[in-house]
Formats: sequence, structure tokens, C-alpha cells
Amino acid sequence: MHLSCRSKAKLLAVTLMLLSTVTWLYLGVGESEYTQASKPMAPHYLPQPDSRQELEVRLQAAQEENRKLRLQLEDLQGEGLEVEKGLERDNGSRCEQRSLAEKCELIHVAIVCAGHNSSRDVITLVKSILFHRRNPLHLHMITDSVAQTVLGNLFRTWKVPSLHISFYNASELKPEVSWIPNKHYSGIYGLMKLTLTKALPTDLSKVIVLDTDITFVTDIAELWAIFRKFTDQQVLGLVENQSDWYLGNLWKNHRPWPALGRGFNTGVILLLLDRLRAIGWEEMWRVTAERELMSMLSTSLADQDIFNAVIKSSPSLVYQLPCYWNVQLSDHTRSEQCYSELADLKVIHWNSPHKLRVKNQHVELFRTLYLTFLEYDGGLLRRELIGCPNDGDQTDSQEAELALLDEEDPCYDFRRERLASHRVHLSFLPHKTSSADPSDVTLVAQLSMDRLQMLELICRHWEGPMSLALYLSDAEAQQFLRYAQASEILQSRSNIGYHVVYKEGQLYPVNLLRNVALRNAQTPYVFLSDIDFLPMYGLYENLRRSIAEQDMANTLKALVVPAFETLRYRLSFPKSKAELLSMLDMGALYTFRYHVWEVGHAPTNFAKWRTATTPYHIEWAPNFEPYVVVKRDCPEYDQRFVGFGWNKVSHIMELDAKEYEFVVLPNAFIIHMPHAPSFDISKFRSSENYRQCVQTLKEEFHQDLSRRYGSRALKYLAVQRNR
Ligand SMILES: *[C@@H]1O[C@H](CO)[C@@H](O)[C@H](O)[C@H]1NC(C)=O
Ligand SMILES: *[C@@H]1O[C@H](CO)[C@@H](O)[C@H](O)[C@H]1NC(C)=O
Ligand SMILES: *[C@@H]1O[C@H](CO)[C@@H](O)[C@H](O)[C@H]1NC(C)=O
Ligand SMILES: CC(=O)N[C@H]1CO[C@H](CO)[C@@H](O)[C@@H]1O
Repeated sequence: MHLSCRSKAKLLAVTLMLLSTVTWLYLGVGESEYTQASKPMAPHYLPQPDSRQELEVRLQAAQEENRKLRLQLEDLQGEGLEVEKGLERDNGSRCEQRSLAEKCELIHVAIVCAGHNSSRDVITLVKSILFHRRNPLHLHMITDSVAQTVLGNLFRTWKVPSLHISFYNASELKPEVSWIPNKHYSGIYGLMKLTLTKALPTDLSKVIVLDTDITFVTDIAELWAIFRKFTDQQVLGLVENQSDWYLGNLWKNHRPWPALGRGFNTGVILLLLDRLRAIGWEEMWRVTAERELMSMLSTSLADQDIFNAVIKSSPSLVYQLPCYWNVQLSDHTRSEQCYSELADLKVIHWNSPHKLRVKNQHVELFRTLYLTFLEYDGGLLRRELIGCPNDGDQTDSQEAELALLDEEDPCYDFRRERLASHRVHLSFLPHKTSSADPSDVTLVAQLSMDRLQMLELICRHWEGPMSLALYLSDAEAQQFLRYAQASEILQSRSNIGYHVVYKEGQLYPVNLLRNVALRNAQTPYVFLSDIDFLPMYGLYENLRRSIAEQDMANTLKALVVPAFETLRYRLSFPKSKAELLSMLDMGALYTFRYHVWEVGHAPTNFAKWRTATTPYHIEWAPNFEPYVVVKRDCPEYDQRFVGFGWNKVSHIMELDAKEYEFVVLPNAFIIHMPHAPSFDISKFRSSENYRQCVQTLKEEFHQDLSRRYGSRALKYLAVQRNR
């Protein structure tokens, strides 16, 4: 079937509109569910039964959408190519004939990225590039320390084949541009684009430079191919600025930097690095900037002003790119005039700190495109086969390990889950925990979407730092972002690290999540809690004092915080130990899991705790799983335990094997709030196979312990045999 370009554009539009409806419906449900929780609440807890099932259903719907969208977009691309081939012959088309890069040619892209917000934005850009690309890619990231940590970790865990990443330290480039006064929101980082000839490796001859607020609608290889059209003089490929800024007539006495006509936009740049180096680019922009600054005092548009001033003096340096390579959506632009057909559109540039709130007749469509990539399952992008040599060895070794697994093994699902590689986005929201307190302690916990409403509650009970791992899909991560940004309570806190672990596979990777939260705590001590617990008021202060009093720095101790539970959805939270004890006597509270799993906390010795006024030592016993405060460098959780069962018990056992001393705190407590049973618990209760598998994993864990800790660990094997 041959579609004309016009019908191709229409099909694209219809597809996206349809998707947009689904997306907003989907988000709408999510929002109404959480607005309830964002209202101020007394220390009561409102249950959300069935939310898990709803979530499952919604998730499946979203995944289905992802799949459909992908197929549709791929169809369009396939047809597009055929159409274009046909048109080459019979001429007279509005579709630009497209020439691509060589097959398997490595495409280089440079991006300056600093801070938490840009680290999030750039992922959407990268997803849109990966979605359309057919070539191996090398990303050159100029980053500050925040972005380097976030993105370094993200790409390492993402494991996209045929994607190479290099990081360059932005702090080291600062002196090159910090002398330039600048008023643009991109700050000093925008100016760093001027220094790329120096910052990037000298053997790199050309690079595409992109702002973080860009979305690709086509294969980046098409843009790369344009380098071939440069004449001998040309070193920069740029799109004209689509606003009237540089015409200098926006308001009275508006005096922009000098530019050729409307000037050029630097959101998308083709940089011919080797020739720029040869003509002395560095000297050229510096001299120009110094000269202009004598009369201009500062730049308004950062690097863009300087690029334009250089071009004004040497117009022959520029290859003017067709404007659809950078459709700029900012306040006073005339972006619609740029493309006559939606199908011509190649790159959308949001071009404003207030993304998505700009005027353009197609803005709904653009918004949908943007949201699509925002929520697109990044995991799908790693399965793309590029078919070029040296496609990521990582995937090969992972596949080799997977291949070794026996599918007949009743624990196959567990073992496979353990090999799954989850993308991890550390510090999804800005935060800083810099504390000089040597006794400082971070609350460590993990959660998924259905426990989001606990965050504000915990914030009311714990003012100290928190490190939280969130298990989310890409779409849920955006819901979480909106939730967090709308919550006054969460916004008022800068000491919470939210680390997103993206969903993959069928089983809940509980210990992976705990380890992500644990490893990314930034204080010397951690309180290993669970998201369903509310700490007593003042626990943060209490723990820091206890850490100092117990000389935790010079001893190997685990401080036990006794755990209680309420089965009541509305609980007036006890303000003191005395109040707690009387509620215990009245049956408003119980010791944790009293009815279902008493052994889990029995060693805490609640009878003794009632009257204790000083910390007391207790002995480990089988199945003990208390909530403890330990040094941050404690052993990690064993990730073979996924889903429900034995995930915490194994950790406490290992602390015991390492000879941690368990000490119960007499004036500290936490209370578990009720909730509907989680998905994995139901599975555990209903499946004989699941239980047997946990048993098998337990045995393997015991064997590992004795291997690592020798005769000391024999007691665990003995315990197991006696059961
Ligand atoms: C191709 O298009 C050009 C410009 O639209 C036109 O002048 C030319 O006659 C066309 N050639 C053929 C073979 O149709
Ligand atoms: C990051 O984004 C948030 C929400 O949009 C905003 O309030 C904050 O100022 C941004 N931070 C920086 C450093 O731009
Ligand atoms: C980047 O450079 C700065 C200044 O030279 C240095 O303090 C910092 O540790 C470097 N960061 C990384 C991640 O190498
Ligand atoms: C690339 C670009 O759009 N540059 C500037 C053009 O002018 C507007 C002002 O109207 C600036 O906001 C843009 O940054």
C-alpha cells in the first residue's frame, strides 16, 4: 500500500490523538486516586482496598498501549521509507527525500546536562532518539556531579545495546566560560557548548549537539547525514531562530546581540569539530565575546548570543538546516510556518522552562508525543536489535546466564528474576543530605505506587533523612513526580532521596529495592524500616541519641526498634510509651504479627520491654526479623529472595552470622498501619510451589552462609533441620 505524505501525517495524528485520550484517561484515574492522600490528614490512615488490583489492570492497559503504539509507529516508518523511494522516481512530492547515515556508522551526540531536573528531561530526549534510531550511538554527556551520578547509574543499569556513554566533568570546563556574564536560565551550562572542540576527544571529528528539552520524531541518522552536504567552508549546521528576538523589535529599546537576520537557534547544532579546531574556533568565539561584551554587558541567551555574533562576522561558517530540524515552541515564535506538513516534522524543541504551555496549533499533538516518550517503557528500548558488530557484550553475558537456567526447575521464575536487570534512576527528585552529625541516621524503605499515600504520613513522624526505593513503571514514575510536586509536605523536604527502580518481570524484587535504598543513604547509620510503619514522634532524635550512647561507631550493634501493629484504619497515634502500653492493654494495638507470625518478633521480648528503662541485649533466634538501626556499611540483603518470604529474615541472620549484637531500645517504637494484602503475599499463601521454592532458596542461602562464615553458621543449618 502506498500512502501519500498527507495521509501518512493524518494517520500519525490520529494515532497520537487516540493515544492521548487513553493517556489522559489513564492519568486521570491515577490523579483522582491520590488527591485524597495529598489533603492534610490527622494521623489517621485511610485504607485503599483493591488498589493493587486496579493498579495491575491499569498497568496492563498501559503496557498494551505501549505495544500498540510501537507497532503503529513502526508501520508508519516502514511505509514512509517505501513512499519516499517511490517518490524519488516520480518527483513532485512534498516529502523531503531522506538520506541516512551509513549502516552501522557510529553517531555521536553531545549534551550538556546538570542537576536533577535536567537529568530527568534528558532521558525523554534519549528515549525519543533510541526509539527511531537504527545506528549505534555514542552519547557524550557534559555533566555536573549530580547528573553524572544519576545518568551514569541509569545507563549502566539500562544496558541498551549499541549505546556508548562518555562523561565529561562540567566543573573542569567552568573556568572556560565563567568569565562571561550571563542572564539565561540555562546559566553557565548553556555556555559550555562553546567549549566542545576542547572538551571532546581530539579524534572526534563531528558531533550533533542537543539541548535537553528536545524530542526526536525521526531517525537521528537523517540529521547526521546532513554533515555530508556541508561545503568546505561550513562548520556549523543550525536552524534559524523562529522568534523575532534578534530582529530587535520585540519592545522599545530591545537591544539583542548582533545576529544575521533572525539569528540561529542553538538547541540543535551540527558541529564539524575537526574543521572548527583547524580554523581556531576557540580563539574566534572568545575574541567575539570579549568584543561584544564591551557594549552588551551580559548575554541574554547564553551560548546562542555568542554563536550568533560569530556568525554575523563570518556568515560562511553556517550551513542552514531546514527549520523542521528544530521546531521551536516558545512564546513569540512562528513555528507553524516552519512545516507545511506534520509529516515533515523531525525535531521538536520545547525551548522554554515552562514546557508544554506554549502556543501552536499542533501543541496537543506535540504534548502527546512528549508524554508518549516520557511514559514509554524504557525496558523495551533495550531489546532493539541493531544488527551491527559489537552490540553490547553485557546482554550476551546476561543471556548466557539466562540460558544456563533450567526451565523445569520449580524455582525458575525466582532465578530468572534475580538475573533481571532493573533500570535504576537515583535521586529522581532534587535532594541533598549533608549532615555533619556523626550519629545521623537515614530511614530506609521501599514501596510501589499503592503505598504512595504513606509518604506524607511518614514525613509527619520522621523529620530526618530518608532513602526510598520506588518500584514503578515509566508511566507511574510520572504520576509519582506529579504527586510529589503537588504535595506541600513532600515539597517542603529536601532530605528525602527518591530512587526509582523500573519494573521488569513478574516478581517483586524486594531485596534489590532495599539494597538500592540502603546503598544510597548518605548518613553513617541507617534505620531499616518498612513503608507501612509510622515511627513514634521524635524517633529521629531518639535514635541519634541512642547511636551516640551505644557507641555504635566502635561496636558492632543492631539497635532493635520494637514493632507494633494496629488493625484499625483510624488510630489515634500514641504520643508516648505509656499511651502505647495502655492501648496495648485495651487491644487497640498488638505486637507486630502477633496473630500470624509471632516468632518474627518474639526475641524482642515485649514483656521485658514493658518495664525496661535502659537498652537490653537479646539473642538471635530462628525467623527473627526485627527493624534495626545499623551502620550503613552493613551486609546487603540477599537478592535471591524475591516476592514474599524470608527476605528480611535472611538479612537479620547474616547480621547474626557477622556477630552483630542485638540491643533493644526501651523508649522507641514503630506501628504498622493496616493495608490490603499485597499481591505477592496472596501468591505465597495460595501456591504450594511458591512456598516450596522459598524453602529451596532458604537451603541454598544457608549453604552460602556456612561457606562464608564457616562453623559459626552451622547453627543455622541445625535450626533448619530441626524444623
Ligand atoms: C520535479 O519537480 C520540479 C519542481 O517541483 C518540476 O519543476 C519538475 O518538472 C518535476 N520533474 C518531473 C519529472 O516531474
Ligand atoms: C526543578 O523543578 C522543580 C519543579 O518544576 C522546580 O520547582 C525547581 O526550581 C527546579 N530546580 C531547578 C534547579 O531548576
Ligand atoms: C570534577 O572536577 C571537579 C573540579 O576539578 C572535582 O572537584 C570533581 O571531583 C570532579 N568530579 C568528578 C565526578 O570527577
Ligand atoms: C533559539 C531561540 O529560540 N532562541 C531565542 C529566540 O528568541 C527567543 C525570544 O523570543 C528566545 O527565548 C529564544 O531562546
